[in-house]
Amino acid sequence: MSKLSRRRIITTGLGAAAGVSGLAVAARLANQYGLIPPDHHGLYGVGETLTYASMRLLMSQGSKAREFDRGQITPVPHPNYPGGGPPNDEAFERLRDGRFADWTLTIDGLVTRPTTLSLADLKALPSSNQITQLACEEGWSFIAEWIGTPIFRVLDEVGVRPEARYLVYYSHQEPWWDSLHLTEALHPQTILAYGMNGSDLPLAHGAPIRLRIPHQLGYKSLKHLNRITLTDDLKQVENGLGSLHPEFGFSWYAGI
Ligand SMILES: Nc1nc2c(c(=O)[nH]1)N[C@H]1C(S)=C(S)[C@@H](COP(=O)(O)O)O[C@H]1N2
Ligand SMILES: [Mo]
Repeated sequence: MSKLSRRRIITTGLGAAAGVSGLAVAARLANQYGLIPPDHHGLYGVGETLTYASMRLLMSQGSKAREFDRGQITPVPHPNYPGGGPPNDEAFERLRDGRFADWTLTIDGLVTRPTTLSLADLKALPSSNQITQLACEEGWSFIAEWIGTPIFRVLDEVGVRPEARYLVYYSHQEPWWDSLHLTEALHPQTILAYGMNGSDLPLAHGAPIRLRIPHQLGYKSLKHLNRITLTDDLKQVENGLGSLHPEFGFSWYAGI
């Protein structure tokens, strides 16, 4: 049986199980295929699990988030810091004053060659542009053009160990951290953005590097990234919920 049709059967099976034999069966099926998000809450979480499962399967088939024309770019984009403002600690200000020449992005965990990249190293890898929408869970959104390095390019450089399943990412701005299933991290529209609307990424939008993942809500697109680590088990990382957000009532999986 081809991979594609097997996936179709799994998705259809999940939906049918939810409708016909009850949610518990759907949950068991999802679990069997590794489609349960790390912050699920038993039966209450099944709706989310199904959304997550169908998105995972769609993304693995290459579905793309909508891209826009240059004329649709929002003239004045809105920077959002629920915690206040951009980082203002001494270390950050020193890096900023040096135009981020000394900024580093560490990549470790389940990779074959743990690496630390400078901004220049990252820019030397093949880049990709996207004009996409950043949608905040608060209800507003804006469209911008981002340029950056697709994560799959970076992972090609460092080599992914076969047991890796999730990509965890950290901001210089503590306590922000988050994670993605590797399927989503490897999607061509998931990029490490260092430019926005034709300039370097502005400070308030995440300089010098932010994640852009147009398939999920804005809060997954962490700003001021400084570390990426690959793991096989999110339960072993930080709070065990895959992200800071579930502690505040936001789901780990924020697909749109
Ligand atoms: N480090 C860090 N990353 C962050 C945030 C933040 O406050 N700090 N806010 C998040 C939220 S809630 C949203 S909606 C987007 C907003 O991106 P913008 O500032 O470019 O509009 O960034 C996300 N990434
Ligand atoms: Mo947000």
